[in-house]
Amino acid sequence: MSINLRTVYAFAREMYPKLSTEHIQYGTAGFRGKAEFLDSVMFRMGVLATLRSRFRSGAAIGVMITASHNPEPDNGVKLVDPKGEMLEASWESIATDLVNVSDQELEQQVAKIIKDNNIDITSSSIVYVGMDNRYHSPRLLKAVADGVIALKGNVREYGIVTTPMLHYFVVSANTKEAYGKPTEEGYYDKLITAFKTLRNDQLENGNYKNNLIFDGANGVGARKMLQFIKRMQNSLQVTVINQGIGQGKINEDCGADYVKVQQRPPKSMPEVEPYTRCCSVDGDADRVVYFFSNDKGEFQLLDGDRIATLVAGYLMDLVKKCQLDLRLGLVQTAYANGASTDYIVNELKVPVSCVPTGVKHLHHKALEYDIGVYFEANGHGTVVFSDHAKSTVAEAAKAGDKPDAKIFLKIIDLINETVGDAISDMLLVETILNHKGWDVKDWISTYTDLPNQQLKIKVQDRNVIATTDAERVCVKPEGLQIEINKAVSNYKRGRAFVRPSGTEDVVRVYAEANTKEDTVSLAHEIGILVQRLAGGVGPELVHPNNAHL
Ligand code: G16
Repeated sequence: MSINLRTVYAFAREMYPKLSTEHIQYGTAGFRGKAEFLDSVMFRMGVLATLRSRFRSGAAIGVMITASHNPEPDNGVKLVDPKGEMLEASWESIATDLVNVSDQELEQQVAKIIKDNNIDITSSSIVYVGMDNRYHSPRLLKAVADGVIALKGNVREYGIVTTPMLHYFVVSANTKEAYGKPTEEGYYDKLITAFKTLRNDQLENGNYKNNLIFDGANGVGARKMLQFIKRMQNSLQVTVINQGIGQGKINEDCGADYVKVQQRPPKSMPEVEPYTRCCSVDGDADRVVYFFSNDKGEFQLLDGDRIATLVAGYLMDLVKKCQLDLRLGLVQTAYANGASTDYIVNELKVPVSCVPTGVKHLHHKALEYDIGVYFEANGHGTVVFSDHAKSTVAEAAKAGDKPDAKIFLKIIDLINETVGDAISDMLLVETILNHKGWDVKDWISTYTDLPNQQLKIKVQDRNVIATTDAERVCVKPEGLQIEINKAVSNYKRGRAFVRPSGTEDVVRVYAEANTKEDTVSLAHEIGILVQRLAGGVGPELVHPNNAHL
């Protein structure tokens, strides 16, 4: 096979010219922005994925076209490495350089990547591509596929799939199906078989009832959940709202991000009985949060921290019951509610670490344990098991004298270990609640969340903010952290931090304190500080209590 790098330039010039000279930054989960500016980025990511596949001896590499929780006009790209992880950190800068060079420099830049990484450009390669259901995704998928074709690589298109499904396809293909079959049916089959076995015909137990409201965020998760329902028969009764087929925009007034940040149910929420279990996923179904309303009609959230503590507590019990010598650890970010961290340390007695935002960071930290449970408060997370943990559990199950080991083995099967998977996580939560005989009241009573609030502040350039210590301390602009400390010191159990978002053009503010009123005031104070010291744009933030003035 002979490959002429000139073809890459020719494609770029004729079909995917770079329209803007503005620097494009690799964010928390890849490149993201307004869809109309992404064609050249997608074409170049098709090129990059092909090079990466050749670099990794022909292993499948995934390219997912999605802007996940962002609004409908946005799109983006997430790259999946052979083991189903996010693209290795050292290649993030290679990707950044590739999307930022001019069309004229592109051929030379590709040649540089090949030389620097000693890539055999004639070797085999395969790129798996999937997309969410945004109307611009098919156009961007074609751009990725053309990037692969320009380097004479192979491409397999999966059409509309969730992000975790694409991660699953990649890892299944690369592990020669030991993980499952790299097809949509293979994915349903793996999760549903494990779920049904764990149900063991016991659909209800104690306070646990077998029905759930599922908010699909008008995204791809809704479509896939409908497929699950068809195949699960009655093992779980799910009502899907915000299905997004011909009505409603992706993530608009619904979905995991809306429910978590606004701390309210989706706008289209039907009337349901108090304490009805509900969950919301985001646009590409890699995060999930639970919620319900109590008998006073108050909204109650069970977010990623709640899922993490539920899962870690349950797995700890299994480890103990099976008398296995396995190290379990939990990974969180600065967004984790202080009360959840206290509960993990003091009640569960599980080691906990804090890393910067982004599942890529949590995933890597979690790999240090035999069983690594990681969840962001926004509902993004999963559990990873070391090979040692898997073989230990498998041996215990084979020995036959520990019935819990068989359950443990199926639990491992139910988990999509490659990345947060809203549907797999939801099935896991349902399994645990069922086994414990718990309803949402039982679940939420494990600890009391500190009131917390998030704000998004528009600034001229979010990169003027720099942080350290897992984003808990702001080192730039100078003086901001001192002011934050002063503000926080006035509030009982106060905590706050600021950080630039890696998926939206905003600075994020997080605050928590002992009471709701204090939390709202603290968040407002910090928001004003960001506006004043980090180049805020737009009118000064109004305190919610004065909003009517
Ligand atoms: C992505 C990442 C998450 C992160 C979120 C928000 O989620 O995968 O790990 O928490 O962005 O990041 P930021 O605060 O930097 O905007 P998703 O679901 O949008 O892909």
